[in-house]
Amino acid sequence: MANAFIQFPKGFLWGTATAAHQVEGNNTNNNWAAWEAQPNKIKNGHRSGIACDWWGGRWREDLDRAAAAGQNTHRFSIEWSRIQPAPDQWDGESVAFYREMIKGMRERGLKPMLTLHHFTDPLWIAERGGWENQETPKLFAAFVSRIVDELKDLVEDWVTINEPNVVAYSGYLTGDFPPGKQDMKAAFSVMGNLVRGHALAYHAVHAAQKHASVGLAINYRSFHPSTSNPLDAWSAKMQSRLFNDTFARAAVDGKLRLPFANQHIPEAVATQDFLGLNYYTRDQVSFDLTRPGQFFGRNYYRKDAERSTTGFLANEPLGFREALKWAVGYAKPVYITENGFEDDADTIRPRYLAQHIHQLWHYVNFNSSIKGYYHWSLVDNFEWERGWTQRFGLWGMDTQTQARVERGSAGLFAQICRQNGLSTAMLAQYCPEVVEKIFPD
Ligand code: IFM
Repeated sequence: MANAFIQFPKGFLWGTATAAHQVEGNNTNNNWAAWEAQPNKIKNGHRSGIACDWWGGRWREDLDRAAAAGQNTHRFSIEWSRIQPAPDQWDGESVAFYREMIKGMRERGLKPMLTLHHFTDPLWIAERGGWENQETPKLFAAFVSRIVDELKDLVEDWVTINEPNVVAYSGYLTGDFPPGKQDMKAAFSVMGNLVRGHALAYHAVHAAQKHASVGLAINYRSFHPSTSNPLDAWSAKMQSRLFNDTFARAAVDGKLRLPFANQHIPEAVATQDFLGLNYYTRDQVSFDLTRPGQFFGRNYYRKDAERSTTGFLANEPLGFREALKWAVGYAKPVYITENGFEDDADTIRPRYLAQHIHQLWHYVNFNSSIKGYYHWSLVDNFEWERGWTQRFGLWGMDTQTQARVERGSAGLFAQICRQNGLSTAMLAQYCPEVVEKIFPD
């Protein structure tokens, strides 16, 4: 067996990511709480409930674990509906809660990266039509302006909107997210408003904090033609353009490229100090005339690809390489703002983690603009329309007792963070089956 160690640059950020609605609990004033209360919206009728009880104070113990495990950063989000529960109300206690939590991160040596919008909207925004309403970008930016003023002494890295492509796709094309629509026209108008919201928020953050570093987090899905048939390649390319490129490109030149519905959004020009990349998996794409709504593509996972517990993801590290190539192409600093695998038994996650970190290292070596990696997630949390059926945590959680259970992957990630790299010894301990694959003799 080789005795190898691949090293990351000094100062590389290693951490985990979470989101307010998924970990806080008792979020009752947003569109997701309302969605969860409706029948058949969430798998098995699950509810976020008290989630991981961060609002009750358990953020302390989870962040203690993160810090003790060698992490030096944490990505999290704040809940707009708590801070601004109604258009003319500003909740000082919620702001105080977030200030205390962010101070807690800093005291533990975790550099905070704050996401201003992670899927949830206050009910009062949803009641006005959510992101279909042309006013929402301005209302969001007004919120951003005020909250950044309150937190700017504690935070410098800001994500405006998490996965705007997923917000539009799942909320307005598949209907799995609120408001549950399947309406292309609405989806396109929402995409325009999300770009406007991002752009106004970008300028608002910079107005409050000149040296801020602000970006979007894009969910990149690798679309891979399943054969050499040019029609497969065409469908894969078109899906990738719409899903992966639209927001990132609009934040460069203000052009939102949509099929027969281009929009020009001048305020979005050059509104990305960094690119946030969320990567999970890769699809195979076959041309299929019965699927006009998806650029005639039938998407599926490779037959021999390893699947996550519920079959939601396939372990495809080469898709990550492609995602990284795409991200560095924007010539901006890059953060891997999410990457992870739902695996309750933690049988595949250790090798998923090792294989993805190995791909990351290639690109970090070629291009030092990659600044950090956030694993999704620190602890099992509420997985949106999939409820509690999917377990992404380095630490597992019993929803009845709130007890945390350390998974093997947490130990592997801790070694990666502490040693700022990956070694054959780590693989031999946590996932010996991939030693030869990653470090061939
Ligand atoms: O849990 C989500 C997160 O909120 C956004 N990105 C994908 C994760 C896993 O499904």
